[in-house]
Amino acid sequence: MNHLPDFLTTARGALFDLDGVIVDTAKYHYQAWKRLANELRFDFTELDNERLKGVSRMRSLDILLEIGKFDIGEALRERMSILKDNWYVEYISRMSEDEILSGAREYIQYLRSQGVKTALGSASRNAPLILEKLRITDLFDAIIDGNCVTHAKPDPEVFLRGAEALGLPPESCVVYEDAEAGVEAAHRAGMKAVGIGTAEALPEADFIVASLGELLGDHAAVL
Ligand code: B16
Ligand code: MG
Repeated sequence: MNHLPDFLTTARGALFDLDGVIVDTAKYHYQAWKRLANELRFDFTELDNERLKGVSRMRSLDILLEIGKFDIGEALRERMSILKDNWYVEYISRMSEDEILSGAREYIQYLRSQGVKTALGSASRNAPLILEKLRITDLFDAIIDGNCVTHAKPDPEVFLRGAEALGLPPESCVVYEDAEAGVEAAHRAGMKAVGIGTAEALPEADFIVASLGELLGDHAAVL
């Protein structure tokens, strides 16, 4: 792999998205959304599920209902989101700590050993439970998740609040994201974004790796 860009080696803060960067909870979201779609008597494919990555819970529900051509009132919409969330929580409650993605724990630990401050910047309201299941809550100096932000990505709020909680100016923080909306949120916050995935999926990212473990290899080489 090429040398790491300067913005990555000089960053004082690291802000991590959760789903798709640290753990693949998208598969559990998919199971729960599919279950809801099937209850409503329509199919929901893995390809459809791609549209929900990084998107807020209620926006995800709207996309799902649009696919099934359902037009429902606010009260029912609320009940459906609760139903889906109960199923999702049931699935993630069975998660074990070895479901953490390759190199994620080690990379975050490495950054912390170098004095870099770390924060979570996730849209998920279930982030605290997921971190607890993976036993990595204490790897973050701050946790900003769907419980404390008002505007979903691509709004920069989650990352601006992350930088603020770390006591750092936005431009000294780097964001790690797997979704286009998250990369856009990072840029709107004045931060560089490392894309976790492919250049095709994340054309706007400032640097691309397949996983956080890939960065660890490079950091180790730099040392
Ligand atoms: P919840 P991230 C996002 O997590 C997921 O990618 C997205 O699919 C989900 O709808 C959203 O969290 C809300 O999750 O229903 O648990 O509150 O990628 O921002 O870490
Ligand atoms: Mg994500």
